[in-house]
Amino acid sequence: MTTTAPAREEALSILRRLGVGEGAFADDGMPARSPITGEMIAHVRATSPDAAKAVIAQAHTAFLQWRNVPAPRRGELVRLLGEELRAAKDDLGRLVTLEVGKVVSEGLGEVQEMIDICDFAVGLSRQLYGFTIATERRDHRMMETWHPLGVCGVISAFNFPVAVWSWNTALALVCGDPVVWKPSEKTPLTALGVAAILDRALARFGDDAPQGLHGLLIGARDIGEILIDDPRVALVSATGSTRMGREVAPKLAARFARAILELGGNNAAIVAPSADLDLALRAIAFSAIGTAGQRCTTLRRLIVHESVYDNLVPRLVKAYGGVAIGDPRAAGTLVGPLIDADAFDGMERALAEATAAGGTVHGGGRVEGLGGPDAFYARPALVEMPTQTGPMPHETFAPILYVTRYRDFEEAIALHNGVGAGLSSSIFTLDIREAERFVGAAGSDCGIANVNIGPSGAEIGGAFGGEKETGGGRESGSEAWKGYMRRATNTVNYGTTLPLAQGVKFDIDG
Ligand code: UN1
Repeated sequence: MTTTAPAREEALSILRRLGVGEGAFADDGMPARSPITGEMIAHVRATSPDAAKAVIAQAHTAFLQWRNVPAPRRGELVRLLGEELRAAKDDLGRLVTLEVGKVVSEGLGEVQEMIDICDFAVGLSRQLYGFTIATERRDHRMMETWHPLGVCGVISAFNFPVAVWSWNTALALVCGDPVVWKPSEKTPLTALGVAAILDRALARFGDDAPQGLHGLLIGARDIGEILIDDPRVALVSATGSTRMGREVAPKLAARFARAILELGGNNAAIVAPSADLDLALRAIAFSAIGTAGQRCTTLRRLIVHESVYDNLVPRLVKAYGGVAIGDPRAAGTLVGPLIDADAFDGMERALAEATAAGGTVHGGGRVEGLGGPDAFYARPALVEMPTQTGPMPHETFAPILYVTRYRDFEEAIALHNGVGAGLSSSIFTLDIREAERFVGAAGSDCGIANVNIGPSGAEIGGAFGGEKETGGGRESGSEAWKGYMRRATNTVNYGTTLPLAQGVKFDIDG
């Protein structure tokens, strides 16, 4: 265990280095704290509702210009953003650590994820391909063209305060769409840092980037609602809880806006009889304990075959007992603080419910004496459950891993899929049949299904998102870009007659 040094001065000097001006702060603004110490770092000037509407209006005006800038040229802006992020990686990564409490390598890793998606998007800016389609009509050509969609709203969560913005923004910009961003009210500082970094890229880019191509809305839920309700916002990409998604999705549907929803996860891993248990143990520990259990992709349920349960679970309990909890800035720390008191209370409640449902709790509880009264360091908890009951079917955004036994493969799949969320999943097995069944149509019902790695820590090349109560959205790699563009089907007649499709005759004298 370590003691914690103040975070405030360091955070403020990073913000200054990143180019965030004094105007970003105001005495009556939104409080920004560090979970490492619980101390107040700054008050960030909030965006008024009128100002938010003006930002959206300006973004819409920007759209009318940006959509005409050739896509590879738009890619150049994202290339510059990637360069600026490389230059600022240490500072921004550290700021993520200070504002969210991630250990240093994870703060830096999040910025690396931003750089990676920029590189991906730059290549994509020359690959916004549409199909040419065989037509049934002579001397005709049919093709698909992808066009910019409109203003994209991004609503992001505290736990990946900068990477999720970049997944959306890097793609949106090359696709021809301005972005208006409402970060979590828990992480306004990293948002200010990112906006300043993008401003540097914009300044280098030159005149064909219109004013208002990127807007930042600092505020709480009411400001997010303005983004959701404004008809000029064509797409809203929102990351957060399933409860939030249930409110956002109908509003977007009512005005036929596009939604990319990345909501709750309740990710599981199956440990089969043939599993490499040494490898599984390390993967489970990273996925369940890493980021203090505060990833959407965190491993929350472990479904272990009865033949390996008594070998694996005591080893896991031992590993849990030895994990280094403390100041995320200190070398060797693996688990930093929870984001705030609410997160800790939620963890305590879930553990009490698990005990009431017949679970045996290992670990859990607050680590006293770390970071002061407003900092919440929790011991990760491993909970042996008699079956998938109590709080186990529901996501608690904290380091709790529920463990239960299974007897046959079908039972494991049923347990695995027997929850509302459908984000990420994995199986540990050396049996090729089990592995293939798990990733097959009747296997995991999640958007991400892995073999012999944990459910978290995805790289940007694959589309990211999940099914069921996770909301169905896809961000980041693969073909996620199509969500940020509109598709037009074009049929061109280069002949002198007018054959009609489906053999329809419509002869008229003229
Ligand atoms: C999230 O928690 O919202 O796959 C994103 C992962 C990270 C992204 C998590 N690359 O764990």
